Amino acid sequence: MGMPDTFLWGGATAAFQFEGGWDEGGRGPSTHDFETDGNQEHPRRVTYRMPDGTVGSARSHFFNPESLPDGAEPCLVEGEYYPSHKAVDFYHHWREDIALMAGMGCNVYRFSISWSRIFPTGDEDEPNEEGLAFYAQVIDCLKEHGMEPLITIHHDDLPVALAVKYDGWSSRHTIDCYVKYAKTLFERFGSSCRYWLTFNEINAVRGFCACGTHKCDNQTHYQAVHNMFLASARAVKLGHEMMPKAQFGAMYALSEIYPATCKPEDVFRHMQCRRESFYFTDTMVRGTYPAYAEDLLSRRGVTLHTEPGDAEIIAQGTLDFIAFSYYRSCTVSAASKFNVVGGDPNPYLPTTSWGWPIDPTGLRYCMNELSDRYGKPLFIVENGMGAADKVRDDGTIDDSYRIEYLHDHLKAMKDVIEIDHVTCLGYTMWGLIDLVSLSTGEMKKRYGTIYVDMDDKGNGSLKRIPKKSYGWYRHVIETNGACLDEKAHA
Ligand code: BGP
Repeated sequence: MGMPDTFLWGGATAAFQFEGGWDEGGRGPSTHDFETDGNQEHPRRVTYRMPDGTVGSARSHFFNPESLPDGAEPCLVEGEYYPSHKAVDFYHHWREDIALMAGMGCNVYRFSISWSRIFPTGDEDEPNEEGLAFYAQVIDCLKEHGMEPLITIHHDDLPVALAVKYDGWSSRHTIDCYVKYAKTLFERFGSSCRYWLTFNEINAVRGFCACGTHKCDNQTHYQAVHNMFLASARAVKLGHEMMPKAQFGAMYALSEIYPATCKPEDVFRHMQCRRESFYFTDTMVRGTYPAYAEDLLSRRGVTLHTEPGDAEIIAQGTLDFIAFSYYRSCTVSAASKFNVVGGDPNPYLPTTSWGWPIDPTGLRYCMNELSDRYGKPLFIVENGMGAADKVRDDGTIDDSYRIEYLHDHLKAMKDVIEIDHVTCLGYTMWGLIDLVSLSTGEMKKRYGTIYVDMDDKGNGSLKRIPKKSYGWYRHVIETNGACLDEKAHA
């Protein structure tokens, strides 16, 4: 058994990190538009104004966000830089960017739709036609290049009005707004788009983007997650009715965690931590909360409030495939403080310059684990290496380290498909074209095979320059992965 002929190869982006045009074409502001830049030392912050006019900011880092104080309203503060406003300006470069992706031979492009471009406050009855027209031309262009759109309906960026007025996903009203938004996308794009993701990294969305201005404690968080489960399930059910050929996934952040030692307490804690992630996949793939949910929630002091009919909704909107991001792995001991993609370092693994452990074997482990557990097709929708690439004097960019990272991960994926006989629909590398980092807000942390001339404060020509990895990835696609059996640089 080789790689399937139908395998989808491509790249992935998110609107608030890639698109820009934040106040153009009738778009409303989204939660990320109030998030400053940052770096490894200085975390990104959401800026706000208090009723007495004073301004402040709260840490927005998604592993460990701070709540906004009572009465705070997100606002823009002079002198701050907000990377999502321009991002790398796909809004004005989409034709060129799609042509570059097609030049690599990509046959899929995963992108997210900016909710507030379609419903500027989330609450309108009618969508913003200009916003729909923007994505319609993007989708047409993809089709002209023989590329399949893979649409993320919601990649973290809520219309800010929903965050402020209803505390985001804390409120069931946001579910109705989401379903109306999803229905609009299905009506307009359903005939040309087959693959859909209801949420991005649903197990990692926290803080302002999940709970709006509400205090983001465990109770609010898990209640918000329940509302996201309902929203996803309603969208999947509706999507299947409206588009019988469509396939739905939701996307999970997977950071394979190993027990730090074989000490029984460490191994037991590891099992409990794995359930933090499986809580999401178990519920959304099997259509019912797992038996361990009660223990998991009670250890966090959470009492889940549900309404009659919720269980049926979750049961009726299960997923067709499992999409996930995989960048790194971590370890867990009985003493660890664990957070979704955190955990402790692994002494056996090298790390990237941003301290993310590099572990291709962990990818093979995760994929087998997911396939064994659910028996559903998988889709790797994010993977890649953030690095500070440099343009050399002759204008070229040698990112051999990225080629090595990608080679080793893609080889692991190929082994999973060919040796372990796991079904995998495709692979969309994160970025493909450099974009703004989610966690740090930097441009310096680059993922693409195509360089974008822009610095951390948005200065630069925005010129796109293919890196060494561009030609390498093209060769991988051209040979449908066969060249991965050779060494990375051969
Ligand atoms: C995932 C997100 C992406 C992306 C990626 C890389 O968590 O879905 O939006 O940014 O991680 O992370 P970062 O940009 O922080 O390096």
